[in-house]
Amino acid sequence: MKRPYRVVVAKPGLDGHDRGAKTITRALRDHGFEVIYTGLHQTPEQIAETVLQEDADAVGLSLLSGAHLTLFPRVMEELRSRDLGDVLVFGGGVIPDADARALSEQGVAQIFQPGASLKGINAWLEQTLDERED
Ligand code: B12
Repeated sequence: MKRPYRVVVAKPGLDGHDRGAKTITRALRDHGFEVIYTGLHQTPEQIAETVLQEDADAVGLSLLSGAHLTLFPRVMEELRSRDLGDVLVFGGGVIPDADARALSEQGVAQIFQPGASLKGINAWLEQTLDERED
């Protein structure tokens, strides 16, 4: 890793499925990222504000409630309105393939579905952020 990147892990929406977000937070931290976990029930505005305040390189959204097609784009909109459109947005959760493709067309860099390996997620994020450093 070229430098210890700062990553916000966020839980948009009203549901309480936080096991995935907590698992990812710990895995990224153990790999050497600086991780800020927002906790549950975050609005897109709150998430974008955290990204701004924490000067994050990337934001990972965890969503299992089914509201991903609404909330991912809303977070991206809030980021752009704060001039943070270059922050890497990725995420995971219960997101069907077709929806993952739709989100990728809207600029979400990668979606990791249930069963995704933590090693794979760490490797992907490190490589993707390293490539953006060049
Ligand atoms: C455990 C669980 C619960 C627990 C949650 C405990 C907790 N604190 O998290 C409890 C029992 C509380 C619960 C309740 C409910 N649940 Co529930 N739950 C599940 C279940 C069985 C597993 C989720 C889980 O924890 N997996 C383990 C973690 C580690 O995996 P994960 O989150 O998927 O994360 C992995 C990847 O997705 C990815 N990932 C996830 N987030 C992120 C983020 C980033 C940045 C990255 C890189 C990767 C990533 O990487 C992880 C590692 O592989 C799922 C079904 C399923 N198979 O997913 C249903 C499920 C999510 N639940 C569901 C529902 C409907 C509910 C309830 C509404 C049920 C009810 N009627 O009461 C309530 C809602 C309660 C509430 N207040 O929100 C539905 C959602 C339906 C939908 N999306 O359309 C599901 C899909 C079950 C189903 N098939 O219907 N649930």
